[in-house]
Amino acid sequence: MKIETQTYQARRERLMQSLPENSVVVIRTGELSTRNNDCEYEFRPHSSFFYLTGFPEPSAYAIIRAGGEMTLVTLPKDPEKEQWEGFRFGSEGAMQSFGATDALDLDGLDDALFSALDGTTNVAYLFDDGVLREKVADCRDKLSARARAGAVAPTSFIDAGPIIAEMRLIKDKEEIAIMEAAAQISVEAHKQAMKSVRPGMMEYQLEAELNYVFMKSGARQPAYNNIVASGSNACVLHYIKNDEPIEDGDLILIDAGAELGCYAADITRTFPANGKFSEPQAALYQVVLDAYHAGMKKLVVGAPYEAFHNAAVRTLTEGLVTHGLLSGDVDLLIESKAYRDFYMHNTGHWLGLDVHDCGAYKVAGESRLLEEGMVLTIEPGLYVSADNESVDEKWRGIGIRIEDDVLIRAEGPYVLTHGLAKEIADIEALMAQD
Ligand SMILES: [Mn+2]
Repeated sequence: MKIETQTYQARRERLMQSLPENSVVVIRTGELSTRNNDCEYEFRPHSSFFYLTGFPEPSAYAIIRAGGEMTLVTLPKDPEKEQWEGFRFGSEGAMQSFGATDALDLDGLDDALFSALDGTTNVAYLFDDGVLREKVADCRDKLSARARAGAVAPTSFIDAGPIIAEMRLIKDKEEIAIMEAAAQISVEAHKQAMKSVRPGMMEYQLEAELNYVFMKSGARQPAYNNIVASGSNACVLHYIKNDEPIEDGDLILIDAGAELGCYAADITRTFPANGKFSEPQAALYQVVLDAYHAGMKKLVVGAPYEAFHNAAVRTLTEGLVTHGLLSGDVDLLIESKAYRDFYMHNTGHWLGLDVHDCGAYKVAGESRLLEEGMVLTIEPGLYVSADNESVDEKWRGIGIRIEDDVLIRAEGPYVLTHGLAKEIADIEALMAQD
């Protein structure tokens, strides 16, 4: 499953159309980074660079001009290095396989920038990329110093970040197909974890089941660090140590998603280590599940982004009152944010090339309205700290989150992560299978 070269070309064209006349975009991907001594982390391209080029190698730059024409600047072909480190596309491959109008080796970057920016009025780049900022500023200085020789320096600089973010926010058909594939690999991984857990296992042994399914399915990496949290570890929102024993009677919270073709899935499920929810576990779990369903109803075209969070918060607060963890008037408890002792995060985020994907949540100070093609997560939760003495003992140390990935469509929300149990009876039935 691969996005076509023409799709990248069309994205570049659209990007250029949203910029003023006589503009150039400069963007770069990441560098290899050292893990220790001569070992490197596996490379993963910069998301926006990849979105516009599809080019997978490190240390590359793209200079994009009107009509989406692109110069790709890449690591050079180097038979000796490639013998050790693997294939490189080089400049010829960049033109053949990625639709670059021209391509050159990295040592030609400064000259290529100089000629691309000479006489160009507007230069767009990512303002939060310090390396790029310096390159562009150096180039402008050089052009300005050569003015008497006829060079013309750019006069306006534009942050390409928000423009590309708006494009990435609305997913096209090819992206949605990859995201659903990533989602379904992740569904299988979660099923595998639910079926294989036994009290006495270590959290990392359960994590291994996830990674096994990811990798076996062609998703070589998770989209973010796997969270496998048993018992009160679930109350640490980004718990990634995953090195404690799983006890009988624990709930286990797994927040894990595969990355496929650089697209992320993001799923959380919470289930009992011994296959059966205790009464207090089931009571709070049902509250979170009700909040999930209440939020889902607001994931419709035209609804303000904040609506599903607000719906989830209301249901969670009502549940906390019903079970005596909070007391008082629900409206006042919401207004005073009393629920934040038990629910301290938002109910979702955009999802795409990045797990916390780009795109503004507010437009002109107002919550933005949902549109077809947006993908987001819905992830209500409740976390009762183990040392919270303001609640009955039976609730302490319970941490629950339920998370799915949702595509906004005219005909209603479409759950990309469909097919994974979340009702209590369904989870218990799945876990009872061998
Ligand atoms: Mn998430």
